[in-house]
Amino acid sequence: MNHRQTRNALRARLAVPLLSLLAVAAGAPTPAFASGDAATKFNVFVPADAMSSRRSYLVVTNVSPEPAVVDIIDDNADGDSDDSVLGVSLATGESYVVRVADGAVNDDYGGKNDGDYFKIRANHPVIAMMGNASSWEHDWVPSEGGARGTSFFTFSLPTSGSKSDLNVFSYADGTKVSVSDVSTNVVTATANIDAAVPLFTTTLNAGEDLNVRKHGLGIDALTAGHTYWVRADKPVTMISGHLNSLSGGNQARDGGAFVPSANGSTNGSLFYLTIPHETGMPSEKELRVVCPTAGSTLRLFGANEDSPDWGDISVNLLENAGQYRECRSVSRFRRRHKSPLSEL
Ligand SMILES: [Ca+2]
Ligand SMILES: [Ca+2]
Ligand SMILES: [Ca+2]
Ligand SMILES: [Ca+2]
Repeated sequence: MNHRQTRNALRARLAVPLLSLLAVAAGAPTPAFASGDAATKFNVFVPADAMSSRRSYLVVTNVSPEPAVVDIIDDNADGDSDDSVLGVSLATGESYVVRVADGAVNDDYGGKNDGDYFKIRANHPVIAMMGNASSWEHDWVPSEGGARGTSFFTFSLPTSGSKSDLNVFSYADGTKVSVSDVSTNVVTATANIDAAVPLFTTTLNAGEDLNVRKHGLGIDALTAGHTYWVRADKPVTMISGHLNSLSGGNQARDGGAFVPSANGSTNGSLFYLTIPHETGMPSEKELRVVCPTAGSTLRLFGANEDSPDWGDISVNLLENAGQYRECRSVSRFRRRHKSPLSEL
């Protein structure tokens, strides 16, 4: 296989369709925060994992411009509080990583197996992520001020195969995006934003993303145990975890996440997204859209990396408040919509 063939084969594997969702409702949606937004107070249950090789984690990251003092309290109602950490000081971008299997009690598989209920209290806004050492999950990353913003920090958890990925979605033409590694110690998740090591920069137009429109930028870009800083000069949204793979192996599949809209909340009228799925298994893609307002028209568009235009996939009128539209096995659209949506 020559260089050109290799590159084309690589692009074919990376051709995850980019989707856009437009909901036109009869009334303006009520503003709401996105799931997982930065805050000073969280109560969260971290469950045990079902496999010893995919330990459960809680990661608390300071996204504030000033240092944050954080209490992570392992509630004792289940008889153990071994994972508590009080008064930990986190610089901007720093994370405290709790692995519930550690400490005096193994709260994970092979031990007590009951997980832990945590209370997190901080004097400046932090974000809290729970996850596993697994390549089968992903989620949207909160910025310093909501799901849509100009500064994002993400700590990359251990994996079960392929390296972790990130993707960024733009809402305005000419949005400059930069990704840096700000790790200073890969064990304790310390970070130093003044010592950022640039990974790449690029410019996105409205509706563009790193993975599809920029030929795989962000795929397999993250090393486990490192902290990454994503900056943009106009507000963007960001997803991280396992989205695709260059090297195959244990990789993107399963998982699920609430998609932030163009207004930064999870309730809106315009969404840009890709649906992570196992490479070569587009039938695993599933999307559910719930319309809180009666009389909402829902339009789903798709685009591929070599197709600059958006094409219609489906148009639906949802007559009742609370009605939902489910798009399972999105590959079935292939029969109804030919090029340029053939990737679907
Ligand atoms: Ca406990
Ligand atoms: Ca515990
Ligand atoms: Ca423990
Ligand atoms: Ca426990």
